[in-house]
Amino acid sequence: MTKNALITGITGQDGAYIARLLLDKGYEVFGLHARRASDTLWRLRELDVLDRVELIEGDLTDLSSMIRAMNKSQATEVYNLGAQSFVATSWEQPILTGYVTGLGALNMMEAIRLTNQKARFYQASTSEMFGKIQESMQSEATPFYPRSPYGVAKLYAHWMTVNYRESFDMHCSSGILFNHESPLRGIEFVTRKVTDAVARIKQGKQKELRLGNIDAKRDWGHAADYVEAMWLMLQQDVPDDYVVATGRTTTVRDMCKIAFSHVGLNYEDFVVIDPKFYRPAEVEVLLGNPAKAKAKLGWEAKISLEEMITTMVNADMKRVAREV
Ligand code: NAP
Ligand code: F7E
Repeated sequence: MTKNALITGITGQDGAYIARLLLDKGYEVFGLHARRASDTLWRLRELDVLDRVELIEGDLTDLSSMIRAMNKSQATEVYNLGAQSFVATSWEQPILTGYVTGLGALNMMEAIRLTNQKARFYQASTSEMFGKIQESMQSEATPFYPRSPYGVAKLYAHWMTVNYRESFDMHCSSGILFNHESPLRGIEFVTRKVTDAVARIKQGKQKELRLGNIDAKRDWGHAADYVEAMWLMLQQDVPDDYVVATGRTTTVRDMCKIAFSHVGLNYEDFVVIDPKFYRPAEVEVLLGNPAKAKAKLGWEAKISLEEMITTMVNADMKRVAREV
């Protein structure tokens, strides 16, 4: 029997990758598509899945459209990936971030509860919930200390996921994913900002790259690997929370080195520190412990940071070359 899945945030980086993964596994895939004035479907086109998914118009802040999406899709698995996900913007739009990233998750769970309580739910939680880290390596047992309105909104959604699991016996799981990137990453995030700039500088279309705190450290993996972990969580008999990470942390500075040196450039000749990109409160370092995901899901990251960043640079070199 075909399985039906509903993905919120299908037009985002992870939404596109998990849509492809689920289609490859034979699912019928439905995606919530928030109406926008400009085109947001480029990622689904790049992965060649746009014609194979059914888009349902709706917004995470609108419970009635979520209920309609559940009824229309008849989904038995729901992946809640929709969010205002850019940390820096969450200080400029804290209330919107709370509505979409926090309450949006609750709307999705309420829609499930009102339509088909048996449907399985995945919540896209985040290492940003650890924020000002309370342990040098963060696991499912590490206390949370979010440092941005985004992190706080995600923590609300995380605890509501735990609460719905415990209150209503619903199959709700929370994946605490550390940073993951790909050639489909939004241009505002630091890895893609860097790989795009490397391509432009190499092709003579940009002179410098302005960045904020390049001493920040992140545990970076590849989105294509990480969506596998999401799917695995919903295949378990018992819902649970899992950290998904590589177990290696790297500075933004060293990530820049990898990206620039791939095209024979020295990052120090082009990177300019601009306080404009500093955040009101920074998450200095993140390092995840993926032991539980490995033991219980049999999951581990396959793609290295070097392979991912060089693939991203190669993709941006092609994109920039195509521009007129
Ligand atoms: P992304 O590329 O920013 O995608 C976010 C998605 O949410 C987009 O499809 C966006 O639609 C949609 N969206 C925004 N506001 C919405 C609304 N009001 N109603 C419905 N949909 C809305 O994010 P991502 O990197 O794929 O991440 C996926 C999820 O994982 C997010 O929840 C993110 O917070 C979380 N997460 C990401 C990472 C990471 O490193 N990538 C790590 C941990 C957790 P439009 O395209 O129309 O704007
Ligand atoms: O920043 C520093 C910045 O914006 C990474 C989201 O997917 O992962 C992401 O959040 C680091 C930070 O990602 C610039 O200060 C320096 O320390 O790429 P980012 P993020 O904030 O870690 C988590 C897990 C999520 O859940 C989020 O949704 O890089 N940094 N200079 C900069 N960052 C940006 N964006 N731009 C700069 O110029």
